[in-house]
Formats: sequence, structure tokens, C-alpha cells
Amino acid sequence: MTPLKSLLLSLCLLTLLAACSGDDPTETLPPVTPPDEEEPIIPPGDDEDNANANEADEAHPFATDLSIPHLDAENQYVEHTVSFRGQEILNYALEWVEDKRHAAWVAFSFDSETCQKNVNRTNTWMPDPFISSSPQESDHKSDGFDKGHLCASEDRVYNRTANEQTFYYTNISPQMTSFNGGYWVTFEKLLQTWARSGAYEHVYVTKGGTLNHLLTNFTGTQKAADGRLPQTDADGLTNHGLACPAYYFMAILAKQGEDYQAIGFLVEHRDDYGYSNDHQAPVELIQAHAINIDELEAQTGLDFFCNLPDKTEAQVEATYEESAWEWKVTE
Ligand SMILES: [Ca+2]
Ligand SMILES: [Ca+2]
Repeated sequence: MTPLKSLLLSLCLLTLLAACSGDDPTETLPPVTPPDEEEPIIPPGDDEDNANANEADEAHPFATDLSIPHLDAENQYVEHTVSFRGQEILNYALEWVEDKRHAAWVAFSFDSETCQKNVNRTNTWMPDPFISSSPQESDHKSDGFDKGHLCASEDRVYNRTANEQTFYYTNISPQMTSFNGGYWVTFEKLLQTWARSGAYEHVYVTKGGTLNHLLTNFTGTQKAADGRLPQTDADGLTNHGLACPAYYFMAILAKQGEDYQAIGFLVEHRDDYGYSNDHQAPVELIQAHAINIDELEAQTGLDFFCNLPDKTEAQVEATYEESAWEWKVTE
């Protein structure tokens, strides 16, 4: 090899080496792919899973409210709303069971505005304008029972229309006089005390009578205001064909910040507790009926607070903390 050929070969090798080294400063790196912002970073089984939640639609925008239990498509679901301070808000909702002529439940909530006491009881009894099979006044005549509110008149006194709607006959249950005015009333006052205490920013409630347990072949011991003894037939119906529950219940969920507490009550419908309008049950007796929501769900067949994320729902329903509630009535 001549010295010239040797030089040329060396130059060729150097050129090749330079081409392979990849350190050309003009070369650009592939762009870094940013993380996909649509993808949740939370691992599966997260805090927001909600398998049993209701779905809201245009006709039922409040179906996902925390007060509403899991809806039963067999029943008629109705939302009674009112216009309050420039907003359409849920006053209370109910599910109507046509063949029982009784609500499966009613649901509502108290916040800093809906807990207010701005109006008096209106006594505007009327058929429910949303339910064609709504009972009317004649369905409650001479049956030996009181017209017992499910959502109490005193629960809805923030606005006149709100109170008027509690007098729809779909919100009424045939209750024994001494139970309505002497015993159940203390549960209602305890709930109202909690709701108006300022201790919670929101109190959600589902109330009702057990349609899976009706009072059958019953004759009471104390006459109602109509001078008759309360009576039901073998199907658990009054003389006008309204279902008469054997128990009444309340499921209560209180929210304060991110903290939730829940408690349930289940009470047998009797007229021999020994209390009356003039002599109402003390709160200690009411406290003895407290149960957790899991147990109340087992007894009633309803799924309360389904719209809570499942993990939170399971936690608050498993136990109730007696010390988390103030056992005092000031209403
Ligand atoms: Ca539940
Ligand atoms: Ca849920």
C-alpha cells in the first residue's frame, strides 16, 4: 500500500466512525410523551367506586341526592320540588306503591336553609298532584287511625309551599293516635333537634313504614279522634284499603366536612307504649331503638344512602356511634 492509499483509507475509517458515534449536535431526541390526563392515577378499587348509585335524568334530577335510597323500578318515583331563593330544590321525594296505597319511603334533607323555621303548619290536606292513584280525605275517614305524616310537617317549615307539600296524602300513613302523638313524635323531634343543632352541615333522611311487614288482623285498644278503634284485615289494610305498617323506620346520615355518621331506628307500631300527645316518650326510650343501617336494610329490604361512594357507604352503615349523637330533645 502506498502512503497516499494508506492516508485515504484512514480518512475513510475516521469518517465512518464519526457517522456511527451519533453525537451529531443537530440530531433531535424523540419528543417526551406527556402522561395521558384522561387516565386516573388512583388504583382500581378506589374511594369513588359506586356500583349501586341511582342515575339521574331530566325528569328526576335529584335521584343521586344522598337522601334517596336505591330506586325500585316497580314503584312510582316522584320528586316534590320548590323554588326557594332563586333555586329549584328538592323538598322531598317518595316512592309510591300503588297496590299498597302507601309510600315505600320518603326522603329529604336539612341544610342551613331548609332547617329554618320560617312558616307555621299549613294543614293544606290534598291529593298528590303527581300521583293519579293518590288517596284522598275520604280514604282516611272513620278508620280508627290518625293521618300520620311520614315527612313531618315540622320537618319542612322553611317555606310555605314546602310545608303544604307535606300534606299530600301520599306522604300520609294510617298511624295509631298514641303512637303518632306520643311515641313516634319523639323520634321526629330528636331528628329535628339534630338537624337544627348546627352540628352538621347536612342531614339526610329516609323515613317510612315497613311495607314488607304489615300489621295484620289487628284491633287496637285506644280509640282515635273519630271514636273508633284502629283495625286492619288479614292483608294488613285499613277499612279503606290503605296498607298499615307494622314498623316505622328512620335512616339518618349526617355530613360535616368529609366526615359522615349514620344511624337507624326501627320501631314497632303499637298503641300500648303508654304515651300520648300530653305525655310524650322520653328520649331514653327512643335511644333504645337505635340500630346500624346494615341491620335496618336487612329488616326493610331497602338500600339506604346508595349514592355514597361504596367504600364510605359500607363504613357508615356497618356501625353507629352512640357518642356521635346528642341524646337530647330541644324542639
Ligand atoms: Ca346502603
Ligand atoms: Ca354506593
